[in-house]
Amino acid sequence: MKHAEAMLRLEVLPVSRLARLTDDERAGVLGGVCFSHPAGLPGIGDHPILSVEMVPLTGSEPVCEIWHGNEAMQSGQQGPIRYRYGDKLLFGCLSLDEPAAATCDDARTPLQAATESAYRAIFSLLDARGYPDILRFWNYFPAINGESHRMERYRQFNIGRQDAFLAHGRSVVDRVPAACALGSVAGGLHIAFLAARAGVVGVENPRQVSAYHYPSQYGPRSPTFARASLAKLGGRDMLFISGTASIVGYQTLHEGDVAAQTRESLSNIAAILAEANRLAPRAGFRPDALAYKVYVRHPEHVDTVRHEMTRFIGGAVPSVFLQADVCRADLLVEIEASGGHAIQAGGVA
Ligand code: 3EB
Repeated sequence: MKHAEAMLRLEVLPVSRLARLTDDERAGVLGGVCFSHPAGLPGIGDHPILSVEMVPLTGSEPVCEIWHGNEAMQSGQQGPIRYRYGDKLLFGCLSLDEPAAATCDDARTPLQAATESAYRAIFSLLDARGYPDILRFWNYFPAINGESHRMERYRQFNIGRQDAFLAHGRSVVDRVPAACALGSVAGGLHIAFLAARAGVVGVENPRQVSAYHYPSQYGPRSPTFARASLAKLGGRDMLFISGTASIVGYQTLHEGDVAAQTRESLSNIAAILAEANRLAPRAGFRPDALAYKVYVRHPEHVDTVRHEMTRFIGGAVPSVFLQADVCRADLLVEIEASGGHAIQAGGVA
């Protein structure tokens, strides 16, 4: 198969295949994220490959999502961020430990402080390099539903993230990137991101209150993300759908019913697709032409989730299933997807 013409291509492959990429293939890698438990994965050269401690439910092997580009690319490092970029796209990642103790004059929790400094570092890099439009953030940190300093850790993360957006003069409503935030088994705060020079627009879901308008019962600061982002790259419309769960309006539905939560999440994805197709009428995004990543709280639910997805999509499609805690304690599953770029399942279905 020839893929060289694709501006962006997602390849899902077992980690053992990473080491066997040819030099040409390596040169075309923009970056990626690998999921394994326990931690400890081989990198490839100085490429930004994020290693997240999470249990893959798809097969026995750790799995990687690798983004390939078609431009001439260079790698760089700035502070904690490893990144790689071509003329149009930049992929980066970083892992930060939560400071053991915040300093005395710091009212921030350690996770909040780590999140704020991570996002400030990312925005500084993107400002300096000239890739201000972010397509996607992937956020992973342990004990996302755990509590410390009398606040759920996901809510602490939301404060740090929003403060960094504000510090860099970025909007925290409307023009915000697509994202996800999931609980990993262990490790620090891990963030990967994909940014472009221009032309990224946010997509919202008419069935859901925008996350950046969630009421304060879900935390003192609303989460800063869009339901999806849409961009025209290399003449093609690309769509990045954020982590999507069983939320209608702003409330969780179907508590304790993983099949119904999966169907509701998929109805939300269908609504986002309709909205994206309205905004980009020639794109023709379809459920059976997306790549999915599915986070399941309880491993024993994976078959039920897979069954509902197959019904919705009308066949098997490239999907990665991972065990992860979702950012509300009552959510059992979260599904993200992307499309418009080339998709290749390299030995993982
Ligand atoms: C939700 O819809 C579920 O904080 O970046 C989904 C996607 C969720 C992204 C984030 C959170 C985030 O609120 C949780």
